[in-house]
Amino acid sequence: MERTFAALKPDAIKRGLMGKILSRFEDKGYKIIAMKLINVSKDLASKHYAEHVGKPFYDSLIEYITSGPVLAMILEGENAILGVRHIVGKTNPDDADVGSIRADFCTVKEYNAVHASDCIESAKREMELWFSPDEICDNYKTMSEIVMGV
Ligand code: 3AN
Repeated sequence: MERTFAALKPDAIKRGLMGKILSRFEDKGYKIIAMKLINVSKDLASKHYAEHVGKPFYDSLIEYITSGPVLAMILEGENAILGVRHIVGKTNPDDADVGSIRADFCTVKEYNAVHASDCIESAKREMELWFSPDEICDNYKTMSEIVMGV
């Protein structure tokens, strides 16, 4: 079992895509164990995107992620880090596989609707950055877990 961090970015919220995008994660079978809708501060944004400091798109990236609410979440499931990245699709929607969120809902890489951690280290860092331990609700079983007697 793996945990990963994902966030629906301001363009997804403003376009009313929360339900559609969440249903893709739920339909796949990932368990949502933490979630919050937040206005991202400059401080949180710069920590989250620390690896992009100095890149030409950095300032606009910070401006964009702080431009409206973000729906942050932790998803749990088998190979969740890779699996969620696959559902989300490549950074540039033109390169993303048809059927992925970015291919199906987005047209430009600057507004690509979703963030998802790209490796174990990023997932750990981002989960700790965005959530405190008391915000994690891992004390419930999904219906499939109940039915399977897990
Ligand atoms: P991903 O979100 O696919 O992991 P990253 O981490 O390389 O992509 O980039 C973080 C975000 O920065 C992207 N989601 C995208 O919004 C933006 N970004 C990445 N590369 C570019 C670029 N060349 N031009 C403009 N924005 C970019």
